[in-house]
This record gives sequence, structure tokens and C-alpha cells, in this order.
Amino acid sequence: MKIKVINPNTTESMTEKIGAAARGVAAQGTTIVATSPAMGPVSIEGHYDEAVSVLGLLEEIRTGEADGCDGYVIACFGDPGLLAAREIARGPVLGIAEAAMHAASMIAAGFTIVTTLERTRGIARQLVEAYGMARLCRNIRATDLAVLDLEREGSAARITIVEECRRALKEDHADAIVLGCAGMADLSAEIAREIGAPVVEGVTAAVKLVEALVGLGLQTSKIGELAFPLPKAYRGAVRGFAPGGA
Ligand code: 5HY
Repeated sequence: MKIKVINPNTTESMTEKIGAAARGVAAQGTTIVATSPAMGPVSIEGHYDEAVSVLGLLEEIRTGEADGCDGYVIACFGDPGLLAAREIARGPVLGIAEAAMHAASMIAAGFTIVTTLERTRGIARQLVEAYGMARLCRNIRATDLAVLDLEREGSAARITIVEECRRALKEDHADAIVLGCAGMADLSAEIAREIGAPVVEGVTAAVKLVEALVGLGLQTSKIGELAFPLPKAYRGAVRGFAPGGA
């Protein structure tokens, strides 16, 4: 099977890191295609960044459909454009936040999300509510790291994240940690060893869940809300996105 893992921001080093993490857990027979859009923000750290990133993401889904991809991962903890992507995809589309929370809910009685900037906590909180995880999410902690701090060689990001995870175990009584940024995709095993608790990372969780869904022969339902968009004209710079080629 072929799974397309899309980094909706346009920082190549992060896309490479995400692709390596995905390939590290992919089953034999699963091909991982890791991409990021040609247009969009270099990092997604708020509602505006997220909104602007969605068109580039959807373009990657469109090309994935033409290339026969069996499923998709949206590798950004805000799960930007998730439902729109599901409308235009045949196969399963998972966001890393949704995948990570569901995985954590199956191995722990409660988890804490450890994310980047303080201002993105609200986005994570909205997703916790949307995914029905409020009962299990003990807290959402921000390290106040910028997303691209995770890309800087020699940054203290890893230590900062480990310290916040330790506080989560002690103060929130979390039984597991959910890492709240795709840029942390290379850190989960190391952090789990250091803190002695399960650390769920969304890119790898999403890849395995997409594999499972495709293996079950499950695709995105096209009989209701997530049916293909209605054919109509689009005007101006987005005219090429018109559904049904109208
Ligand atoms: C992410 N931003 O996973 C989110 C993390 C965040 O560019 N990739 C980004 O802090 O929302």
C-alpha cells in the first residue's frame, strides 16, 4: 500500500524528519511518500498559519489521488483541513493529533499533551473536545518552543520537552504523554526512556492506524458529509480547485 504523509508547513528538514519517522514504523509492503506543499507557511503556530496552509495540503491530497495513494496522514498537530481532505480522498485520512489521542486512550487512563508555543494550546484544546477526549486529557502543556526551534541543531528543545514531560507525570498524574508537534517525531523513543512512561507520537501512530484501516478494507465514507464536493465553478486564484473540474 502507499501512504502519503503530508507536512502542511514548508520546512523541508521537518518533512524529511517526518518521512524518516514514518518509514521507521511502516510495515513491509507499505510505501511512504513524504511531501510538503510548494506554498504555505514555514511553520504553523496559530489559526492564520493553519488556515493558509490548508490549500497547499489539499493540493497534495489531489495529487495523491491521481497517484493512487491508499491513505494519508496530515502531519501537523492542528490536524488542518482534515474534513476537507476526507471529502476529496477515497482512502482514510488521519490527522496526527486525532491518531495520537486515540492511541494514547488505548494504553493509558489519562494523558497530557506537551506542545510548542503557549498560543497553540487553544487549538489542541479544541481538538481534545472535538475528538471526545476531554475525559482522558489531563492537561495541555506548552514548552513555549517555536516549531522551528525543533529544527535548530544543538537547541535545548529536547531537554525542555523532557522537563515538561516529567512535570506532566508528577503534577497532572498523566499515565502517558502525547507529543504535540510533528517536529518532535524523532524524539518519542528517547523521551520515553528518559521519563519511564509511554510517549505517543502522532506521525508514527497515524501511519500504523492508516495501515490498519486500509488493511481492513476501510475507506472514507462517501455516502454523507464526507462525500466528494459538489461540482461548481470557483473563481479567481482558486479556480483550479473547483470540484468536478467545473
Ligand atoms: C506541527 N505546527 O505539528 C504544528 C505544531 C504546533 O508547523 N507542525 C507545525 O505547534 O501546532
